[in-house]
Amino acid sequence: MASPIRHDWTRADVAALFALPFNELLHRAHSVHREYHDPNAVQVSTLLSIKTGGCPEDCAYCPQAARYDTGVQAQKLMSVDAVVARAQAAKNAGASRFCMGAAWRSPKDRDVEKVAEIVRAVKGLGLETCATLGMLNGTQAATLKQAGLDYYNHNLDTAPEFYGEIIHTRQYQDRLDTLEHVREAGLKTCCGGIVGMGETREQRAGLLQTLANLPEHPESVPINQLVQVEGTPLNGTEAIDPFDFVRTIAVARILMPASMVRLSAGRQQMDDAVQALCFFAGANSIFYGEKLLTTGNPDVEHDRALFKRLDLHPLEVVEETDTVHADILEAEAGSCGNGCGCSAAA
Ligand code: SAM
Ligand code: DTB
Ligand code: SF4
Repeated sequence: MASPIRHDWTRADVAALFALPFNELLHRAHSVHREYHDPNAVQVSTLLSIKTGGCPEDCAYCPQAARYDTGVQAQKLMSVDAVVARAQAAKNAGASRFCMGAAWRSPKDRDVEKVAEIVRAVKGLGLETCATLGMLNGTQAATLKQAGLDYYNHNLDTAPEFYGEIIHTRQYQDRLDTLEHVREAGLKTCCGGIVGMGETREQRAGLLQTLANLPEHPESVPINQLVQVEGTPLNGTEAIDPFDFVRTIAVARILMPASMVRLSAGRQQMDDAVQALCFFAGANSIFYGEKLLTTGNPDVEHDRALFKRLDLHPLEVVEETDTVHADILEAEAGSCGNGCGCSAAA
């Protein structure tokens, strides 16, 4: 029987998973992964910053906060045509999901109207859409849903008890409220956090416990490794041990078996071997393309080569939701013969 979808994880349950011997943890995580997913398929999405910098919030990790001198040039919301041109280019490169990020604390209603217009146009290209715009109220979430938005990304970022050391301009409860509005509007949820901000292992457990005990597991769970940016308060934080990062992916996979776990920010700073461990531990989604929002991502050629070396292929079709790039690798059609439904060569 497949591992059950649970929403009653205790902190002790989650801490016990983190404390397992590394090989034991990876074995368990990979076993759960295979119950719900093709172990050789990775979802690939494109990310674009549609409104950059100048943000009034004080998120200590973020290069887009106006109060930190990070060299990020503030740019107003892109026009519909400019976003559509980028989305079309992404589609031509094989993308089927397009994620749009805006450096807002919370959009004004007129911003939401403009983004809704953008969403309608991007959707019209036949792309799946995802947006991350900050806090939303119920009406704003409904407007975006009506425009055809598929996913909304809004992260918890860290454990409730560590949150106050990272962000002071909005509360943890504000984030939970936005997630509720997003769910109630019928949007799919993309929600995760950041590790490597100086949190303890216990606090990493707290983040994952909170995510897994939401009323519904987020369809996508981005696990970001802090990208340290000069000028932000977290620049210079002691880096997380790469194996602790892999543990975080593995525990996320065990707690939320059916979700897509995204190996999100931080891949450019990560060794290929560590990425390979993350894929084994249950990560099955990445951002593809040279840039995240304002910071770097591995270049396309590097990712193509990595997929080839690891015999990974882009996820073509998942349930009714998930997406992909076709250009990253011409996947070999065929069956691996293991009955797992994957298309790796036999
Ligand atoms: N402004 C909106 C908000 O904060 O909800 C949306 C954009 S914001 C940049 C999206 C997410 O990016 C943040 O919640 C955070 O998890 C992630 N992020 C931002 N800066 C990061 C960094 N330096 N390293 C890793 N993740 C980061
Ligand atoms: C998420 O969890 N990670 C992405 C996406 N959601 C929007 C953003 C990462 C941003 C990294 C810092 C930057 O490039 O500005
Ligand atoms: Fe603003 Fe979002 Fe960056 Fe926080 S994470 S400073 S809200 S852009």
